[in-house]
Amino acid sequence: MNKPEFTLYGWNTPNGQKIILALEEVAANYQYQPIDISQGEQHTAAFKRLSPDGKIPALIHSAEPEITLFESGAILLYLAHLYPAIHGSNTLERVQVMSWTFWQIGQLGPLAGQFGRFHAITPINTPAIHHFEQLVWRCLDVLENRLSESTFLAAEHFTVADITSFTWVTSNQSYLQKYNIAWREKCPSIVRWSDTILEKPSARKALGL
Ligand SMILES: N[C@@H](CCC(=O)N[C@@H](CS)C(=O)NCC(=O)O)C(=O)O
Repeated sequence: MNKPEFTLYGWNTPNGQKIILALEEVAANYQYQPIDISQGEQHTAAFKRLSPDGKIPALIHSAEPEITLFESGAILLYLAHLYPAIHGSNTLERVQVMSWTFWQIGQLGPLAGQFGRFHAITPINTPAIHHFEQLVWRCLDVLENRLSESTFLAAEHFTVADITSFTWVTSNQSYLQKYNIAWREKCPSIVRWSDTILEKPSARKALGL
């Protein structure tokens, strides 16, 4: 087998799963290097040379020159640039890809992350949990409205913009699943979108299904 073109440094969390999904979707030749964040492997000097904030995922592309990326949104937009099949097919769609990708990185990801964090720490801070739960629902409303008028988030076909939000909503490792946010009962368009993506072998592999 040829030397893998990509090395993905990841872990089994929604941000790590995003990049597996993208690489599988385009049938890229990649190897997976687990970084066990439960054991603190993200804090080593060697890993921080790849990802300065000590967070997965990071990606090396064995190109000339070699390219190293951190931040899942940057990695996904880079892969979209390399593989047009998971990008928008014209300028209007490509700017939508950027907008929805940045939206997940700036809104859904951090807000769902804080929602999960406040569930997991003691002493229980009920106002904080309610605060972030409301903000998660606000994000779900944004997704639901968009998906009630568009097959996928950025275009009528699947792009990296869908990948960013999909794992955060659907994965068993998502805080929305762990802490019982009942989006399946309340958001029919998100259900339609999520179930469509779940049919993809790339998505099933990324989510370990
Ligand atoms: N904005 C970053 C967030 C990355 C992130 O939060 N990764 C988590 C796992 S999902 C992590 O590495 N956590 C370990 C830590 O914070 O020490 C991205 O989208 O890549």
